[in-house]
Amino acid sequence: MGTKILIIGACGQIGSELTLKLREIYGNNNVIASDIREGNENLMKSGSFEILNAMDAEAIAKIVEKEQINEVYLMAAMLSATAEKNPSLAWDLNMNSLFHVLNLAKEGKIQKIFWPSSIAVFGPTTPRENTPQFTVMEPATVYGISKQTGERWCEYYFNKYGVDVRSIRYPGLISWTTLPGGGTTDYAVDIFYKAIENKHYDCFLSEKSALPMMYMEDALNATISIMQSPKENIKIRSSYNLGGISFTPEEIAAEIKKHIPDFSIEYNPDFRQAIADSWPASIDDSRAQADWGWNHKYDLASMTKVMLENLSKVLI
Ligand code: AKB
Repeated sequence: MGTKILIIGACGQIGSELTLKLREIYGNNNVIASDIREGNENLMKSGSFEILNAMDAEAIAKIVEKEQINEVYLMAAMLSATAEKNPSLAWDLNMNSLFHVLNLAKEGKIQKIFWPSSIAVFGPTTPRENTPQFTVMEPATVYGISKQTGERWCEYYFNKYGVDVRSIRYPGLISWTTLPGGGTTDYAVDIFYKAIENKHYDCFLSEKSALPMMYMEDALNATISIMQSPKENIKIRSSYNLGGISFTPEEIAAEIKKHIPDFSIEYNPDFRQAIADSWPASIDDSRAQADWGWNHKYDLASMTKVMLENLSKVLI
């Protein structure tokens, strides 16, 4: 039987682009998109779509059976900033959805899972620069606690039941097609919109807050690459560190200014500053490079150029 994929949370920032990319690779009919609400036109028109609540185990199982799904990408999650305001819903969504999918694999109903983790698994006691794959992990956010717990369960299900679950610790992701929702790294997307629309950005993080970031195309390539790698190459079953670019709000603003000279920025840190302060500034992803050949393509300059070029066409 060929690959038949279900994407849960297909309409979010990653899901909406991942769905189109997977449809290009595996064929429109072999990639079923699902989410709690409908997504953009490209996604809705290019293949099947199901309304699905990621917390509803029975509904997930039904679609898996009806569509003869063998791989699930579980992209539904509540991100860091929103999760701080809704701790118990964030826990329920982020944990229950994972259990439902892990259990389907344990029962032999699906063969492979992709589940995203995040740099949020690290905390204030983690070494901040070039954060190692294996290190102190004491997350200080609701989202980070759920992702760290999820990683433990993924590894447990692999060791105990042989579940083929693969995971990446995404940094902040930057894209121009779909907005992120409720994260701490969202400023690095919003800044492009405001630069084009108002030539000014009011930043909710301080100028020196360095965080690991990545252009979406690199993140999609990493996701597809880890899923297509031979099983024996995936030696880490919690989640892989994934580095990309690391920059501060001040540095991205300077890069934007090269294209929009009258762009200005102001810094008014809010509650998200404490979240950013608890996360790494840069990531060591040598294990992902060694195990499944990961490498990123975009740096700050090339990412800024693509973002401004594409968003200018959409916004003006
Ligand atoms: C967030 O800011 O919450 C996310 C993440 C780093 O996982 N973008």
